[in-house]
Parts: sequence; structure tokens; C-alpha cells
Amino acid sequence: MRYTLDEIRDIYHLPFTTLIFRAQETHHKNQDPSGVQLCTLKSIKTGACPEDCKYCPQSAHAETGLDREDLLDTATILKDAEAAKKGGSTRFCMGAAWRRVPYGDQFDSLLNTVGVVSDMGMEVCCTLGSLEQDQAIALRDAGCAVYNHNLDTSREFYSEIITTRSFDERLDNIRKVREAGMEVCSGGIIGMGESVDDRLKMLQELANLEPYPDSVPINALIACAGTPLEGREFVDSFEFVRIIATARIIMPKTMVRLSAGRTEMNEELQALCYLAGANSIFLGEKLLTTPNPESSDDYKLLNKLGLTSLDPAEARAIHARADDESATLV
Ligand code: SAM
Ligand code: DTB
Ligand code: SF4
Repeated sequence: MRYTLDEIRDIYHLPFTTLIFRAQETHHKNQDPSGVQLCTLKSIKTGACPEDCKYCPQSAHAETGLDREDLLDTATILKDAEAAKKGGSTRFCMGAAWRRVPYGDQFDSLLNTVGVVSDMGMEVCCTLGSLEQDQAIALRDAGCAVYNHNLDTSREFYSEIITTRSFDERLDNIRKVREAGMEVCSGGIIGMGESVDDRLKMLQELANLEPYPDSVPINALIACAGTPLEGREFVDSFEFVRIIATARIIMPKTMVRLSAGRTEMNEELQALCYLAGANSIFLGEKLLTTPNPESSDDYKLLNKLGLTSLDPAEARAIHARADDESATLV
């Protein structure tokens, strides 16, 4: 095990100044400190999801009045992928509100879409729920580089949030993704009523995966009307930044993605997140079903901070160099 819970607690509770210093130190050693990865999300199948994730506006168990939409065809998705590329994104992430990935025409159409988007030169990520090993392999072969499946919270708090899919099923899904040779993107949500320890246990689970995820999205709960978590207070800013910094320190080479909740964060808080080691965001006016900041506002902030788009090839080169350095240190 790379990290015990006590070790992670010690990091999280450092004086804020030392915590940020440690995160910066790790960030500079392992990442391009001026690079931010720009990803765009697209909901390709929306709503009516049989899972009961209490935070999710797409769950059929929620009363959000969301318009459901069947799987979109390749041509429709391609238009958004092209717009995302033009807008400066390097990764296109397609999300579907499925319990498990279906076989048949829908999957064939999806594989075709993955291939076409990948041929455009975008890094393709999918987040489609649980999948079978052969589906993971087919996705990879079609050009899907990354699969997102979040742990969402600690093992203990998990059953308060989701009852239709177990924590172990999620870990199993992540293992299948890895075995198929795709990158793993896995993180969670802060602000659902979980304790600080629950958040740290989630980070511990992620950091102790072998290897740990290539990217870790940290979402601040968007408390959507009609979901059981409606009305929850937005997470405390400093607790959120501490989680980002802790994730950076214990998973030095991962892309820490500042994900849902940015519309509730002012520029200063987002800048603190970058200081704490966040180096990826979702760009574009929509996440899956909820609003995201305007791209122009994001570029304005990145320009003010002197941060630039991180090219995926460059990110891999930096990671390779960091590997070499640690090899010579031994
Ligand atoms: N259905 C797939 C799944 O569950 O893996 C993919 C899509 S799902 C919407 C992806 C992730 O979005 C969830 O695991 C959760 O972490 C995040 N998410 C969903 N609703 C959210 C909300 N209201 N606030 C913050 N994060 C949310
Ligand atoms: C992740 O961790 N966050 C993104 C992405 N992975 C798929 C999704 C956020 C969704 C927020 C609620 C919505 O827009 O429906
Ligand atoms: Fe379905 Fe994913 Fe939403 Fe859960 S998070 S209800 S699995 S779309």
C-alpha cells in the first residue's frame, strides 16, 4: 500500500501554507506548471438512468424534469467534437446515462463515433457506466484512449449515495478498463454530506490503485433541484482546495481535474485550485446536463494567470522525464 489513512490525514491537515508549498513542489517536479489540460464533455445519451446515484440529475429516481434523449448519432456528436476542437479542447469526453453499456446497434454506432472523433486528432474519453471486458477492448481498439468511472466517495459513505451498484463493482470496472489498455480517469464528488475523513478515504483508495488513475476529476457537488441532495450547501472553499492539494501530493503524475461546480467558484478560488495542483478543466458552456463557465471567461482567467493549454503529447513527455529523474535518484 502506498499510503495509509494517517499519512494522508497528516498531509491534508498541514498548515495551509505548507500544504500548498508541498503541492507546488510536487507539481513542479512532475507536471508542466504552466499547462492546463482542456477537455470538453458531451452527453451522448441523456437521462432515464436506472441507477439511483443521489447526486445525479440523470437518475430515473430523481424528479428533475430533464428531457431524456436516446443515443445520439455519429454525425450529431461529430459536430460538437469539431466545435470543441476549434474551441481549443484536446480531449472529448462522451458520457452516457447507462447502467451498463449495451451490445448491438447502439454499441456499434458508439464504436464508429469513437473512431471518427479519434481520427480528428482528439483524445477520446468515454464514461458509459459498467462494461464487460470485451466491450472495454472493443472501445480501446476503436480509438478510445481513456475511460472515466468515478469512485465518487469513500467505501463507507458510498451506500448513503448509491444502492444500485456496489463500490466493488466500480473497482472491478476500473480494473477492466486498465486491463484493456485504456487510461483510467477516476475521482469523486466533494460536498454530499460526507466527512473530511470520507474524502480522504476516497483519495486513499485512488492513490493505492496500482497504478493510480491517470486523471482524477474532483467534482464539487452541484445540488440539482429534484435530486435527494437538493439544497445541500456548496462545499467550503478551503476544504475543497485542501483536497486538490492532497490529491496532487499523493498522486504526483495524475491530471487533477477541476470538474463540476466551477460556476459557483470565483476566479480567486479557481486560481487557488491551480496553485494547489489542479491542471485540467472542462471547457465549454455545458458539463453533461448542467452549466459550466463560458469558455471566454476561462480563457480570460488562464491568460491572467499566464497558463496555457497542455498538449497531451507534452504531458506524456513530462511524465517520462519525471520517471527518468526518479530512476537516477535511486
Ligand atoms: N453514468 C456514468 C457513470 O456513472 O459513470 C457516466 C456519467 S456520470 C454523470 C459521471 C460522474 O459525474 C459521476 O460519477 C459523478 O462523479 C459526476 N456527477 C454527476 N452529477 C453530479 C453533480 N450533480 N455534481 C457533481 N458531480 C456530479
Ligand atoms: C466527472 O467526474 N465529472 C464530469 C465527468 N466526470 C463525466 C461530469 C460532471 C457532471 C455534472 C452534472 C451534469 O452536468 O449532469
Ligand atoms: Fe446514471 Fe451515471 Fe447519473 Fe449514476 S451518475 S445516475 S450511473 S448517469
